[in-house]
Amino acid sequence: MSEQEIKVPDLGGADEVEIIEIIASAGDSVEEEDPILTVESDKASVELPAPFKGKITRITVKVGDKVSEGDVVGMMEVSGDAGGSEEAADEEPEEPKAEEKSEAKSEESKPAPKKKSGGSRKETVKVPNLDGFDNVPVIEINVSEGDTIDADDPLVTVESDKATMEVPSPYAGKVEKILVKEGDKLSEGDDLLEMTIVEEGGEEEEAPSEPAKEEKAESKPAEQSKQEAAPQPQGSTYEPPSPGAKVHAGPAVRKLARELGADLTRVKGSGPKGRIVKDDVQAYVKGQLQQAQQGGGVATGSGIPGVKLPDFSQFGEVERESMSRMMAATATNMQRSWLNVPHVTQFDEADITEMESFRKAQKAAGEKKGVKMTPLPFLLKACAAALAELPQFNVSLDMERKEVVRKKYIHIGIAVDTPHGLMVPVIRDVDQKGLWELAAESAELAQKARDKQLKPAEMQGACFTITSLGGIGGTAFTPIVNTPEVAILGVSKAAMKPVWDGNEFQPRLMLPLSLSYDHRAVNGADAARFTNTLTQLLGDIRTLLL
Ligand code: CAO
Repeated sequence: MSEQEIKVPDLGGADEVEIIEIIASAGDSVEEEDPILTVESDKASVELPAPFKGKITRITVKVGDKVSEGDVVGMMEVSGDAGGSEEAADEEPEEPKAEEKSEAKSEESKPAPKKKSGGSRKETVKVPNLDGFDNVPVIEINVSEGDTIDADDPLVTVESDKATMEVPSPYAGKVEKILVKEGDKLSEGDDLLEMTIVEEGGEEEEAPSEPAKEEKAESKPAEQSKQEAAPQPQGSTYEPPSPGAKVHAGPAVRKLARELGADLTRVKGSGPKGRIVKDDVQAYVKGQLQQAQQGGGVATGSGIPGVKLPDFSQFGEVERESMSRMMAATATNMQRSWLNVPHVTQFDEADITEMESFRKAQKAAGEKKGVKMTPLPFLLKACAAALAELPQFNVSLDMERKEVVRKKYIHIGIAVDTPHGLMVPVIRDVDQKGLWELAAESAELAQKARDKQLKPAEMQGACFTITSLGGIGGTAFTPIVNTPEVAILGVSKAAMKPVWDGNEFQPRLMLPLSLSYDHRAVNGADAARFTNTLTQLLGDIRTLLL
């Protein structure tokens, strides 16, 4: 066992590079070549690998430090002979020397620039030397067919296991055809894309390329030629992360994000120049998981940007007050239902002329009983009958188990408007109760709701909900299904309308109905059948007895 220095290896010609991320810490056991830290030059971000297998004992640098080849960045314990000699230490890493790389680029891989005065020509851009790597996957295509680009504009981003590099365009011109796609593995000399290159003062025409090639190659200073084809820095320009934006992250972070399924364009970088580090990816994934759990596994807020509030005081005087618990709970439930349920609303009208004369005729009887007969008990009774006739409305969906839960009972919730918010007490076994019983029970539950006296059990177990705005007004509305129920009936204010009876218009009292339903559970034809059933039952309440 011996303690060895961890030194900065050859940096491909870069003099001084900045440490932008420390990946390993003291105490970590590492394999040879495991990344220890990430540095960024003005050309590329590169991970510095562990020179030996062993245990890190100390990291002696911090993020932001500038280091050069040979600088010590930490110490590690190395077992056995590995790294025990200076030679062994000096052998690592086996990065090609900067000079070697540059030569390779200029002589072998870089398509020699072509020049001719005037005209245009087609050119196939090839993959340049990739710092000695081959079979490097494309992780991003930075141009689209039809784009007009300048020389040095990034064409694609590739990622080796050591570095992320952008391949720059050797020419200015128009991208005609992209010959690679994300995930393709590229090596030096592979075809990348086809371009039309327009020479200054030139016209769109094909031109012989070979002589022109030589001419331009000769006319360019050697150093400039090298630079044109050299992979350029990833993230030398930083853009704030947003979907579709470029990502500023090193290979290890990209690998981690891929493993965790995190979209890096959505991750906010906390490193220098907004660079995304491992902690950012972990925090992002953790946040997403927490959000999903808080939503009870439903889609609440998932992927949906929140609403940013302006400073309202700039428009006038404002004051803030906390939401009541009930208001906050209602808001959550409404959003949950709205986001989870594909809603459709079916509208219809019931002729309640006869029903209303019958109801009014019960006034004296009601006074005796101390119960007021409103339209609501009739609606409850009609809905119970419709639910019995069309049981596909009396279900809940268990999407996790891909099951439909069919209910053999008919409990109906009634939405009650109270000073402290909307409450939905539930009337049990509506199908087994008479109109007076329903009138008394709904009045009692509505009063309890207004007095905040409802017990939790009195608000649970509904199969369906009625929300009546008939006493207030309106002609129609689109209620939100009270999930996990699959339908809700909205009732608006009845109005006298001229209705054609086949011979003449008759004044009839028409009651507007708005049936919202979960289109996963119920289809449109069934919804029309449901409102048909309701209009028939309410149009002739004797049928409620059948
Ligand atoms: N068309 C015309 N008149 C109607 C009517 C309708 N659809 N529904 C009720 N009315 C009449 C009643 O007959 C009564 O008139 P009279 O006093 O002349 O008889 C008057 O309107 C008031 O009725 P009500 O509201 O006291 O009784 P109800 O049984 O119809 O309703 C309840 C009870 C609890 C549903 C109701 O009080 C209520 O709170 N409604 C609001 C529900 C709500 O806010 N829904 C929205 C949910 S989504 O935000």
